[in-house]
Amino acid sequence: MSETTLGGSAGPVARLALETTLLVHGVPGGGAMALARELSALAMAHGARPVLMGVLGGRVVCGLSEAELEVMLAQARGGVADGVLKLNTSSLGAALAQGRTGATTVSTTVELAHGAGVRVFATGGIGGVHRGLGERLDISTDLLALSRFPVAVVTAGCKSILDVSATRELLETLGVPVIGWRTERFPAFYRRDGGEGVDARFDDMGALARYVRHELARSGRGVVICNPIPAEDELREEDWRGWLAAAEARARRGGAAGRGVTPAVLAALHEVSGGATLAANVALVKDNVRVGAALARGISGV
Ligand code: PSU
Ligand code: MN
Repeated sequence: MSETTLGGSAGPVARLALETTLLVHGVPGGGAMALARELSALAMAHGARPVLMGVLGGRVVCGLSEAELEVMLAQARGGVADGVLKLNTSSLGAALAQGRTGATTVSTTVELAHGAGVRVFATGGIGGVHRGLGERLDISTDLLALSRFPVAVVTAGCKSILDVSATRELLETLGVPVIGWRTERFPAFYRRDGGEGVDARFDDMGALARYVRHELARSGRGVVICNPIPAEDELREEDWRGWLAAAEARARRGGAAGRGVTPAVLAALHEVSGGATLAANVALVKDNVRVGAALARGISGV
């Protein structure tokens, strides 16, 4: 990593997109910069240049420097009136027009990655169909963005706080291929098996890279690459169920709604689990970056 940019400007040509929402709105306390550095180093070690996406003062930055990420984190910490926006497909354009600063979600990261010619993106878990917290319809635009932008998203399935079956079903409706990397099961973030299947399984990185390269070009749509959380980091079902019930109750009492739901439930989970869910979250993101970098390198034929 160079002194100024996360990933540097020289180095391998394979590029791996990374999002800022999971750093800015998903990692409590002061851990976000350290995690960003770790993810960047991992991407480089596995042959890809990391491209951290963000919007700073109305400007799209494809490849944030450490200093730029620090500006974003300071603004998020500083209680600045409106803080750092959580940008999805619908709010991105207005943020650009009004000179705002925002973190990119899966939906805006795939949109910006596609614009920048980056074909692989590693995240933690994609958004999906919410379980009815707040008793209103809430479906992440991540799913729509996946059907619109030809980018491969390496993810530990969808977040376990969601309705996993409905999310899997909606991906199918949207025609988004759900591919298992060394698994036949659709994972759910903290769990290796979310109770649903995948469209196809790949065990060989060369074969996966050839498929993804052709599929993106052929369909003009995205592909979900499911990489389950490493077995040693998986949470126990009974622990996780109890924590989720407590976290949902806490988020509901706190009045979380709309874009605030995912960050509020994740933050509450990290608290009620005594940090166990955060440790699992970090472990799965790191593993997705390893697999994403290898895929990016495979696709570029480097
Ligand atoms: N993965 C994580 N932590 C996160 C997210 C993903 O490990 O915080 C973010 C992603 O940016 C994803 C967003 O796009 O959560 C989904 O939010 P919503 O449900 O409001 O669409
Ligand atoms: Mn939502």
